[in-house]
Amino acid sequence: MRLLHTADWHLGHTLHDISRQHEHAHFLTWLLGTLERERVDVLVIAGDIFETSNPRAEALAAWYDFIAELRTRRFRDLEVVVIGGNHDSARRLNAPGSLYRRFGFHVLGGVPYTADGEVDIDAMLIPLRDPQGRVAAWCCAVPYLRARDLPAISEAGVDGPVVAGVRALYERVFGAARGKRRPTQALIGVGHLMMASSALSPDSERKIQAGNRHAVPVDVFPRDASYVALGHLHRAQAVGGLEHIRYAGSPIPLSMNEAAYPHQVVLVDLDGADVAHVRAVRVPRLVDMIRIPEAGEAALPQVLQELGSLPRLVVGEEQPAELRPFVAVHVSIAQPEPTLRDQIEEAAEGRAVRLITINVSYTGQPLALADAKPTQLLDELTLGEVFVARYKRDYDGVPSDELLDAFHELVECVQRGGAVVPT
Ligand SMILES: [Mn+2]
Repeated sequence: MRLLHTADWHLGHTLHDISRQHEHAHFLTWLLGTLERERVDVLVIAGDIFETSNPRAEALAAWYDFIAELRTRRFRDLEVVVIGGNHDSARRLNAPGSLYRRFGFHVLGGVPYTADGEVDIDAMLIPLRDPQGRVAAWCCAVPYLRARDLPAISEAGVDGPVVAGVRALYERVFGAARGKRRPTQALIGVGHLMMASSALSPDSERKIQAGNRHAVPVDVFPRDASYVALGHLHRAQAVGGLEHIRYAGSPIPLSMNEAAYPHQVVLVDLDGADVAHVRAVRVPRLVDMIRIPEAGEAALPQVLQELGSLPRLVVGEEQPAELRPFVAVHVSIAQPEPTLRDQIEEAAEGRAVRLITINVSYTGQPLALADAKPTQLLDELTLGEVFVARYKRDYDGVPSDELLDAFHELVECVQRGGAVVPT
């Protein structure tokens, strides 16, 4: 039985207000092709289908189009397991439940409850059938856990109550699976959570999770788990050195900081209860992300020169705007550059790119004003001295006479209580 594991799509994501719709459409088309080409039996999506709890219409349309495509003839026997992540609204993801059931998909937007208000353990147990219709695996599909989903543990011990609650819940689900499973059937875990000893991406993962503030140790998953398909971290990785417990990673980079590493899905071949083979398949990138300079910061002339050497927009045979690479600039300056933004935007204009951020760093002495003059109280300094100290913090050298004159003119004007009028 072959399983394809993916997660953290974040449909509806925008990068500095620019839609990622085309990149997502490109990924979903590629994924359908991969499911067919690789003869996949089970598709697992481990949470964060959407970027927000209230997805844009275009994101919902992409999701519905995708799941409708999964019930065409070419995917007749495909098993589909989906859990909600912390970005997803459980209720919104569950809303088309009658359609999912009709299609035979297993979608758990949030932890399911019985009519009595108890966590419905059995509803998180999913038998997975091979193309011959035999149950080849049991899947423990646990959506992102919110505080109210966790059992209260009185003797939490070193774990603390949150981790102890997560551990207890997984134990109940895996325990129930063991009650149904035969030895030749695989045991698959699915979760959306933050594991200890994993590598983070700086921007995108919300580090403080409401019900899951603590990173969860890898031993919450039992030794007899054949494979655990995780979502939440955007960098693909095995957890704690265990090759069968993995984050699939996001299929597209969701920030500039995620551009440098490969984006992928994972193919897992099961032989009875054992994993025979795990293989990452890279998702081709539709839109490049360019950092100028490649690492660190550069002075303005170098930044302008690098921008100027980017490919030009060709009039007449223009590349569609949505395919142009994203560019982030990291510039360091030693003097005030009032026209910095204009100069950079001008250099980027006419180039076949989309400039999304300009990050500025200053080459001055990055000391706080109080630290720079440790023996003097602020009261003892003149306004002019404070201004010069503040200037030196960001820039090299001292302010020009022109700038000092302008500053004193402003001070005088403010002290007179008059309006500031440029002369
Ligand atoms: Mn997440």
